[in-house]
Amino acid sequence: VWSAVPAGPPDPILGVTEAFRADTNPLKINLGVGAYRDGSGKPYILPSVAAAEAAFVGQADKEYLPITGLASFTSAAAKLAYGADSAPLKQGALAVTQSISGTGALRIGGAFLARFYPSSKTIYLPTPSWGNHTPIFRDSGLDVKQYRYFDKRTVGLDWAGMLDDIRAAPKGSIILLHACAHNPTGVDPTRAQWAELSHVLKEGNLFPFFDMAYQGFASGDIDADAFAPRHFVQQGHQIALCQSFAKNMGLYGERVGLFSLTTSSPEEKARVDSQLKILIRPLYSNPPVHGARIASAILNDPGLYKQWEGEVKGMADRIISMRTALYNLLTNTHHTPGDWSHIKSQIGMFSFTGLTQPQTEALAAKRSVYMTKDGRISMAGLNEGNIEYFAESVDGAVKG
Ligand code: PLP
Ligand code: TYF
Repeated sequence: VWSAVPAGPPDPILGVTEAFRADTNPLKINLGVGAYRDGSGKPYILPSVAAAEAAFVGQADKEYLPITGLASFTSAAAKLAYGADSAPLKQGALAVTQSISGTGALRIGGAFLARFYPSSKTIYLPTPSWGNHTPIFRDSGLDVKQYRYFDKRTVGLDWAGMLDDIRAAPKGSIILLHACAHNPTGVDPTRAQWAELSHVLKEGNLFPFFDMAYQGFASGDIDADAFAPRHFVQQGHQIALCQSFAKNMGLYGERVGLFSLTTSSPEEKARVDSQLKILIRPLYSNPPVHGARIASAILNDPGLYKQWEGEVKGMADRIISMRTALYNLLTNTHHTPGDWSHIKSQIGMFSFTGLTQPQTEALAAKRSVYMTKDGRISMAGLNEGNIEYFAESVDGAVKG
């Protein structure tokens, strides 16, 4: 029956992990996938998560959640993103549903806009963007186009190109924005640039669709990292917002996320809610309960919340300290040719190193150092035990 099914390509990010697993070199390093590792290279179970989970394990029933998820979780998660004093929240005009992590939020959002957004079926993504964005939005029924974002020459933001392309988008188009800690580049607009983007999107009647997979992970401050979506809402935009608790709570495999849309009134919200349910019901009926209970316990208990904030900051700070250490090793210890200051200025989980594809291939083949072919490294994969070997390897690859 399936003789005509062609073999498809493997996921470019998860493929790196497969190659890493097959390598027997004891010095091997995996900087491919964006998953946090602690100072000894191990996955990190946040103590706040362990405490929240311990309090209900074996006691909570396994009944179905409602279609839009656990209400105590969705209301607290919305508050986390928008801020407690956000107008649409206070007015009861925010349509919200739990989602299968950030990916599921993007998919629900894409499908909702494909079905109901009246002005356009085209979403513009930054170049480059997270590799899964294009298939998610295509499969949702949207057309995918690009705006310029990253400038290879400066290893920074192509601000002029970004503005030109967004200004040139047809009126009403959907613009995907990474709220913070842009994946894969680690390059974010400044607050002044966000403010200008807000004006430019207003002028073009463009629809801001935020992907916020790293709230708290960028700066270590939950509120600071939510600046962009909050600013757009304050400026009167109606927005879509996707949240993930994979990174900031380390709940990767629990699939905890949120999708929300600001609406103009409680009455409009009720209509949007009803259509979100109609969209979700035939997809997966209702979301998983376990991780949502963990996140709900943390977000609703002041003591656990405070503890969690400290743990998020701890993860962000460890990543930032690895940026400084790597910069110092390349610049001061090895005198590696080139300017490496972008390693310190880039934000969040990743650094876009500027290493070329042949250099990344040589690093894997000769040094068992694995990263994606575009030269992206997950900073969280570095620690005091492996950073010197990594810097020495990069130095060797650059000097050839
Ligand atoms: N959006 C971006 C930019 C990401 O980097 C990721 C991956 O971590 C996601 C969304 C969704 O991840 P998840 O589905 O694990 O929450
Ligand atoms: O970019 C990353 O590494 C993270 C993790 O299919 C990830 O977003 C990678 C691939 C994937 C799901 C998550």
